[in-house]
Amino acid sequence: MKSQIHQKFSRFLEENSQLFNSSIGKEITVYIGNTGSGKSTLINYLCNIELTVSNNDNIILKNSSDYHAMKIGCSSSSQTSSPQFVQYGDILHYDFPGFGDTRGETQNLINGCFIKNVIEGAKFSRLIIVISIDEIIAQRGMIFKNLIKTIALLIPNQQIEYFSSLIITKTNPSLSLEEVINFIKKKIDIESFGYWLENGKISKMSQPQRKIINQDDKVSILRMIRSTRAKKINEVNINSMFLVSEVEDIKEVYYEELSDIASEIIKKAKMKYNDPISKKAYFMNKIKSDYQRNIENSALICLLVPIYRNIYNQVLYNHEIKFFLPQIQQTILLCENLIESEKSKQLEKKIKILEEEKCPIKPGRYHIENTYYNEYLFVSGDKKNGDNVVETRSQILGRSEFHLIKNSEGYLFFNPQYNKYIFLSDSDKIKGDRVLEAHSNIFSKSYFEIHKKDQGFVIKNIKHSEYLFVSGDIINGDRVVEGKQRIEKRSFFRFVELVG
Ligand SMILES: Nc1nc2c(ncn2[C@@H]2O[C@H](COP(=O)(O)OP(=O)(O)OP(=O)(O)O)[C@@H](O)[C@H]2O)c(=O)[nH]1
Ligand SMILES: [Mg+2]
Repeated sequence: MKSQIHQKFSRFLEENSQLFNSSIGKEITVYIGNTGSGKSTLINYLCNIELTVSNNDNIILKNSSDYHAMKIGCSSSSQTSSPQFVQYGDILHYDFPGFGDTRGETQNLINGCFIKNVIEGAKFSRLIIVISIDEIIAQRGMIFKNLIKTIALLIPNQQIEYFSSLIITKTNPSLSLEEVINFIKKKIDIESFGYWLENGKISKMSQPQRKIINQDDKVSILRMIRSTRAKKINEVNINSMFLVSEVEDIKEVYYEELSDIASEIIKKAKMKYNDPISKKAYFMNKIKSDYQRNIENSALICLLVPIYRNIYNQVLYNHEIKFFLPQIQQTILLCENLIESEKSKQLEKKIKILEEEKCPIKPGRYHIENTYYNEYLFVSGDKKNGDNVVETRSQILGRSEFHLIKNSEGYLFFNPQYNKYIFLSDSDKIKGDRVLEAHSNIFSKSYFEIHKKDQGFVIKNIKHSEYLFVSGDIINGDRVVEGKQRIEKRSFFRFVELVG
């Protein structure tokens, strides 16, 4: 669960996204004054928003849902709860919430952040100080003096008179500007108006008369605004605008925002890079710079950092150590494990293939069928130089069973009927090809390799490097199995395993 300040900030930023950095590089006109002094009404009036007069002689919006209009209030709490702005003609008006509002610490902090962002971002700013005639004459001019003090705290180290002017609202409609000033002079010591008075930087907006809003004031107000110098303001000090929040709260806001940024970027990267190799590369080389860039783009951080820079540096460091780096490490480790396990899986596969190549038929009992003639090998009673000859026949006989035995030298084929091992003879040949025979001893010529080919299995005698094939040579009606250096279509066999 996010802290309240963070939630409020996020919601505000969502709803006012156009406000952040809106003044960058621009010349702006900023309206400042106490709550209810008439800033929003004045801006609407200057921007020709349709206004009308209510029963109790207040100026109100004709169309209250006009989204171009600044909200106008009629109670003591500020109607303008956050800064708003509108471009009309050549003037970019910024309506700031009135001083003296009691909307709560967080909202004041948010407003302060935006005021700082807007004014410090602008190329040039001019201030329009708005004060009602009632405020001026009340408390022997103290309200005005305090207002100027507050503005001086907000914009320190500047002679604010030089880039500001004064608009007195709610004046008596039958009085001219000169008469209004004379009226004030009679009531209070006018010394604090000095510069504005001497330089013609005061104008008035008179109250409606018989439900009609005077349109003549507009021309002179606009003329005065345009002739007010605008100045680059490098520093806005908003600390006087709100009670300094608990440091812990601000720390939390930073930490939450940084965590949000980090989590989002980590989540996105995890989804984008599916294979562990590119994911690992991203987490090792790029995620930090992307994180940094996203932080720089965070409005909340940009707004708060100029006010709470020390806290920020602390939290950034903390966040990196406690949250961000461990997450990166964890992901890299995970990727490494995945890469390793993928590697060992592939190695296992390779080993299996190699083993299969070496031993494509597992040891056991088999009938061996020649797939060209569809005939089965058997140890015949026919002999050549004393050894039984291996022949083929289409029926399976008692003598057709072979035990396949495997050892480090190769395969042995044992015929249990005769208790003999087959071997490819050295010297016994029929028409030039060696004859396959059987003997009770195991010789070097008794070892074979079996290879799997697309068409079936071939059996190769290791000693002579010859492949068995079923020949056309016939002894007593059966084909003789012989050896040949090359593989031909009669060299393919099928192994039929005997179970039970
Ligand atoms: N500008 C102006 N407002 C007047 C005048 N006479 C009466 N008002 C009323 O004064 C009230 C001023 O309200 P806003 O314009 O909302 O005041 P604001 O300075 O924007 O106040 P915050 O937004 O709270 O800072 C409105 O109800 C106006 O109708 C006048 O001559 N000029
Ligand atoms: Mg307002």
